[in-house]
Amino acid sequence: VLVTRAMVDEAMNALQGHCDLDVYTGPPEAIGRDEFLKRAKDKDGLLTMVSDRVDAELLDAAGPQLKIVANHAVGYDNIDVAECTRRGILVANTPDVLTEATADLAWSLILACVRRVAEGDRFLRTGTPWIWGPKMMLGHDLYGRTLGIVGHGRIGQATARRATGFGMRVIHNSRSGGVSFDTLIAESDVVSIHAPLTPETRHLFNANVFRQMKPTAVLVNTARGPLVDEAALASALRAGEIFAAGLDVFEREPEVEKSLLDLDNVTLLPHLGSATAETRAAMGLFAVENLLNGVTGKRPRGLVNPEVIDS
Ligand code: 8YV
Repeated sequence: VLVTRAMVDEAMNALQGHCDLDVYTGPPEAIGRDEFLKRAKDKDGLLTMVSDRVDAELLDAAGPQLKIVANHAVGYDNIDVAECTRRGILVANTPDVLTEATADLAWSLILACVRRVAEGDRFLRTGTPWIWGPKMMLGHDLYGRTLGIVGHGRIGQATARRATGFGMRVIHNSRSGGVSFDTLIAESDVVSIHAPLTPETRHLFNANVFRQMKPTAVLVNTARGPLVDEAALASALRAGEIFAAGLDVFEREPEVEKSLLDLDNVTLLPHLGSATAETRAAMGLFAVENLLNGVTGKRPRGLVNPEVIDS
């Protein structure tokens, strides 16, 4: 099996002794496309990360022996699942185990944005002379205000649950219900994105949407970068159409839209949603379990395309 990036020790240890291992350890840290195409050849299983694109070209390069693509993530927009299904290849993900950690990170960004946490830290580190004043670096209250959750799956619901402690009203919009998207963006003081990336959700947040949001509103994205038009977001932040934004994911990851970098009202994190020691151990073990079950003909717990087995 090919593991495209070394995981935490717990997960790497769980793989030992069960299969012939090909682990890409860099440099660079992420496997390049050519290397991925080359190393996938003749593998029974691939353990992949969100930055590894699994499409028809990669599946051709891997060859007919491939039985499973086990993604080290809950999201699997990097994988052409329909193409895998057509070829009888299992696809698995790691849901549930990262729900709470990702919801915590969404709240880290919400609080950082409404109370200007990163901006304040930068302000002191750059040695700006200051004297405390009643009008200094004012943010906004959360208490009594409205949190809008876009995408009401596991992580969206976990993020919503935390709002009770902050005394917020919560509304949501998803494929299966809640308020309309237009109502959500017009009424929310904080909008947190938890929808999957699909052709329908690409640039769901665009210039037109930012104009309809409150000028005091905060937008947080811990889902997938391309849900937000980053250039339009930078313009909206600069024009004061919304108050602040917190981004953990980017349109062209790992690249960050240049026009965001000079803005003080945006907080940026390098895709840390599930980055706790405990959660990464659980994700790694889950991905390994999926991989080993897939290569040995058992049904993986995180199976995304059950049609492959059911048919
Ligand atoms: C991971 C994620 O950091 O699970 C996901 O979909 O985006 C994050 O939890 C990343 O996918 C690791 O491969």
